Amino acid sequence: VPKTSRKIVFVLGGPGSGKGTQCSRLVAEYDLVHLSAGDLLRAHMKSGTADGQMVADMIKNGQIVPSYVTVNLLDGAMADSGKTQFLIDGFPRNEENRAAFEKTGMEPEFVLFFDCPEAVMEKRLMGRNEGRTDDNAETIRKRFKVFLESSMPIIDYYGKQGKVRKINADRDASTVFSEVRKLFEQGFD
Ligand code: UP5
Ligand code: MG
Repeated sequence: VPKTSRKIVFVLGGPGSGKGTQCSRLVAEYDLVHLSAGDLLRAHMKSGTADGQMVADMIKNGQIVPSYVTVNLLDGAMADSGKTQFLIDGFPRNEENRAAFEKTGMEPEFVLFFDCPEAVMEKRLMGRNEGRTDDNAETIRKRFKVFLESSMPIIDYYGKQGKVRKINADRDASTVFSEVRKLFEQGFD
């Protein structure tokens, strides 16, 4: 399948806004492949390469990994899946990421944006217990700052193109999902 005929939805929102949770629900109902950029990077950091160490250090500090790493991982995973419809969760996170992705010729159909107050996201992240090196008070503060300064402008960029479908993510996961489903049914083709 040529890259340009892939159907892509970007799933964006702050740390702990529920991107992964909602993507899991979506793949259970629709013919979609869920690719979490963060999960791909966490797997990559265990690869034992020089890149892997850089990724580990950047995640621990809440910094955004350069696109040459992330775009390669995403593109590889898309190709390996043999599928054509993707939820790309947690990418692009800054202007450099967005521009690099655009250069591949791929573009998102739309962006699902999970809007959630910081206090709610913080409580969720502090309550999660999966051993992530970035789920501690200090790194969470850095992640919030990077989200506001670098990632929100990307959501605004797609907003100006009329591509953003915004969801109030400060509700229980099932209520959020019923809205996500409605937004999906507004067309993905
Ligand atoms: N939860 C979820 N929904 C809930 C709800 N409605 N009500 C109550 N609780 C809810 O959820 C987080 C927690 O909240 C879970 O315990 C869940 O049960 C509960 P989750 O669905 O995991 O939220 P999500 O938005 O996916 O949170 P995550 O922590 O994964 O978001 P981040 O954006 O911070 O993490 P990501 O893995 O995308 O990135 C991590 C790091 O990788 C980045 O900081 C960066 O360093 C690096 N990165 C890059 O450099 N480039 C990339 O492209 C991607 C990542
Ligand atoms: Mg996630």
